[in-house]
Amino acid sequence: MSHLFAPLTLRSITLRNRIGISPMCQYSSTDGLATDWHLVHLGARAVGGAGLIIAEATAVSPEGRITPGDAGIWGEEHIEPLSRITRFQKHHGAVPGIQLAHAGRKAGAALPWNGGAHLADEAGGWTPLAPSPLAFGGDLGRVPRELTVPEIRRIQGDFALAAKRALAAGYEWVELHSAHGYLSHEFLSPLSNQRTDAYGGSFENRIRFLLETTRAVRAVWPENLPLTVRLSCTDWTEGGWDADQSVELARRLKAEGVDLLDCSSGGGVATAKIPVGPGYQVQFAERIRREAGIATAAVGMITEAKQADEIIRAGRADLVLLARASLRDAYWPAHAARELGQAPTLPAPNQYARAW
Ligand code: 531
Repeated sequence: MSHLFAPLTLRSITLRNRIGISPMCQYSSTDGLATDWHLVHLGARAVGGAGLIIAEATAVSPEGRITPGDAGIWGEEHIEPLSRITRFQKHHGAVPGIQLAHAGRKAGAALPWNGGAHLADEAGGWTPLAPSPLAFGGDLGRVPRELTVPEIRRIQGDFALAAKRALAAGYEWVELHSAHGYLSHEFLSPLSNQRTDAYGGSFENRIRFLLETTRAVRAVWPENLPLTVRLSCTDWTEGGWDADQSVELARRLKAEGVDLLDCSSGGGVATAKIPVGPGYQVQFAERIRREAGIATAAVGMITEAKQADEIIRAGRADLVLLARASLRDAYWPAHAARELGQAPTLPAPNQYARAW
């Protein structure tokens, strides 16, 4: 039976264990470029023993950034600084992944530590783009401009170009961001998508943006490398996107060559009441894995080694993703190996071997 330190193989890629680092925005870029911060942050987590490290939501176009500090991959100039990071991560045994993203109606906001509200144009903001001209609400009150069909195609092409650049930068795992109230999730949910054309209305129409984007990326992303998708499996709101639709979407994505679904939730509705607690989203990874027959990652309030190990042993998910637990402790996987009596523990880098 598999456990937290059993390897996981998807296509030609083998993770040394079932611990992944969830994509986490660092808001530490200028013009989308990766910096020394990213090298140290992502590099430390490779040395700390994670099997997979997914780089933060990386915008496929400048207007797809949540904030002006977001990472981006819309130009050739983004490749080199990312290559430096992936080279280091691979050297230390981690598989480098990247989350490709477009923030939709949530784009153009201040950095979180500056309040996180939508910025006026004069303050460096811009008019966000979305399926429908409906503001998210609260501090993200700017009304987005409704995308035209040619603009939708353009964005789908941007995702494909971004995937090609990710490959050139050395990434071996791509995750398409279709969660947390950003563009692709906005198409999925009837609460944010009120279009009357082929991209809105029925379930078939609401999933069209993501399915076509997946197809465009799969066409340029090598056959031997994993392609994955993060979903918000429920809006936690009556009349919104929900787990039943997520299961059906998972089946369709699998047919398009998606290898794993990263099962998150929420972020699409400002007023949703979310029952946050330890492992509160694992139920979605478990259900999609069972009912759609696709590998899943569990994420959200997974903080303890035994808890993570139990999720894998019980077959509730194939992979666990750490977020805040990994920010608190870059060496979480190495510490978990010791706690779970894993022998031998993770390979230490030569420089640290006598202290491991
Ligand atoms: C936090 C968040 C998690 C789950 C639901 C809603 C919000 N994050 C999500 C991030 C941006 C910052 C806040 C992304 O997904 C890019």
